[in-house]
Amino acid sequence: MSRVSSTPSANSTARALLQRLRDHGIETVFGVVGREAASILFDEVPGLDFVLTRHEFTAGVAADVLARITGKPQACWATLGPGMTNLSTGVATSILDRSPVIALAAQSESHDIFPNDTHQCLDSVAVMRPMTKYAAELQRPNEITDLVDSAIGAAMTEPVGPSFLSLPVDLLGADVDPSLQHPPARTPERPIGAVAKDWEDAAAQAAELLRGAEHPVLVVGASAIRSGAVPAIRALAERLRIPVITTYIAKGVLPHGHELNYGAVTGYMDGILSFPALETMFGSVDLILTLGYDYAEDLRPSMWQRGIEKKTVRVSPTVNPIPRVYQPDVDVVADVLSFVEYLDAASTDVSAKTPHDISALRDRIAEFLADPETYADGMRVHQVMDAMNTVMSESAEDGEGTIVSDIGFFRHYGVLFARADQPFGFLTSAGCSSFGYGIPAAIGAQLARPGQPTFLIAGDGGFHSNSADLETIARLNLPIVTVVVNNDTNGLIELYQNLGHKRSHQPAVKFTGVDFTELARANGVEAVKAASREELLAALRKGVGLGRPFLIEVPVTYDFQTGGFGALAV
Ligand code: TP9
Ligand code: MG
Repeated sequence: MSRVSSTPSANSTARALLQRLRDHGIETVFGVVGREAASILFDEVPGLDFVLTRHEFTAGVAADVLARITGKPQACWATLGPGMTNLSTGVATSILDRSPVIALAAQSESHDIFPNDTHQCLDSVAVMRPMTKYAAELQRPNEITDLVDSAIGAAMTEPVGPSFLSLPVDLLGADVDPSLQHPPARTPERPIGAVAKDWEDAAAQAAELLRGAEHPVLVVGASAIRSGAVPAIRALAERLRIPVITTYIAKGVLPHGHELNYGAVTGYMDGILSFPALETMFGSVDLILTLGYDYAEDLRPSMWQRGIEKKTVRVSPTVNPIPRVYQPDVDVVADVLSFVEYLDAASTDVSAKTPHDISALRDRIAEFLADPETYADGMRVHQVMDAMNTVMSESAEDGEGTIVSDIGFFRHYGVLFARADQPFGFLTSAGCSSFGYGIPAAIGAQLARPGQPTFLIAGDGGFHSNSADLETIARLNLPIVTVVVNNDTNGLIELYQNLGHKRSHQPAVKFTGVDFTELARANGVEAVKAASREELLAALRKGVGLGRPFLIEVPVTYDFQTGGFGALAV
């Protein structure tokens, strides 16, 4: 049975959809097309490209990262049924990691939507609604432009996140009324957030607390970056000498080597370093100003509740969604930039503070990174990170470069040790943390920052869960330098076995060896193995100079010491 009725016209719904996406500034649609190809061609609208991926999850994450870096909405596409469900983990990433992604999926013909009965037909809106800001199915062709506008508006409202449109294939091919008048596309320049009527009163209380504080810190989350507050935060921190601590994904608010950059927080840091890192970071702090605080970024209040009693100020463009877990002394529901500007003006007479001393933590980190040992059973991940940092600082212009991390135990080494010299200079998925994130995130990063080096660190488990998109990297000839840290194990899960049971159960975490260099070559990516610091440094330098994709496989071993992981509350 043919499901294709006629050749789509210049007034097709598909074309109107693509034109409206373009009008909202979208230039790329990532995805996999199915039988709706009969009704839509992605080259019909000038300035809009389609990037074919091997898996829809890749499409979702590439759009997520491109949106995160550009601050603009981005789009991904899937066919109906299994395409849509494959895309759903990308959508889950965008809701938990806060990215304005417009997720689009074809649907059965409008007269044939019997979810769970029609071929490939699922109730897509029902699947997507709980993890989107907005989800709708097109009912009438003439409404396509309105649906795109609604999807964009919802996606750009804090907490920013994905919107979903389900598009019956017959309607995609049908005509819209060309005489319909639409207002110009209005894409918010920045996310739109909640502002409490009394926010300035709350901000005045925050200024009072700052005045009296001896050792305040700024704890910065990603919505501070989204609000455009980074230069203002830096100026305030430098004038009043207030240290800046970030979540995983807000690294880079201050450049890596800045004296007031006290680093990012992960619940794994005490365990990795065998050192009371959280105590050192927060023990003597008496005031915590959380700028753009977002619980999804996995910096939990329990992590800062160390040492002396402290006051807390929550600044966020959302109403506190977790009042039981985070009970701030002052709650400022407002735009982060507006708050920082207010605080700056309200504290002109406040003299500079004395930053609390974290030199013991810095020494411990430096000691780790410099680890001179040659290990017969594989490099240690901190040595790998040190080599990546070295070559990144050699090859990137000041304030440039991106280190992307897939999900695994190594990711927490990245949070602790990776250079980030610009906001989103270190990319990982804090909220969703789906393994396999690395390749698509690196694709998004390299497309967003074409002139800058992109390094990807991934584990064997996560990388091979989504390695088919190596071919996408090769096809697009993206100069991404990938380091696969290979222990033939889902290492983070082995750590949890050890934490929970004091032993591991190998069948649940061990793989047979995969040769990642052969895998890379089979996909058109040049690759080498590196087993020591010297070999890795040489390979990274070669890779970064190539101007095309390159992969380095590094055998690694973790030393599982289970002490110090108390913050994980296993
Ligand atoms: N399934 C998905 C989609 N995502 C996650 N995060 C899991 C399962 C649970 N996590 S992090 C991880 C798992 C299975 C294993 C990572 O192993 P790796 O080889 O990529 O890294 P490493 O260094 O920990 O061995
Ligand atoms: Mg592994």
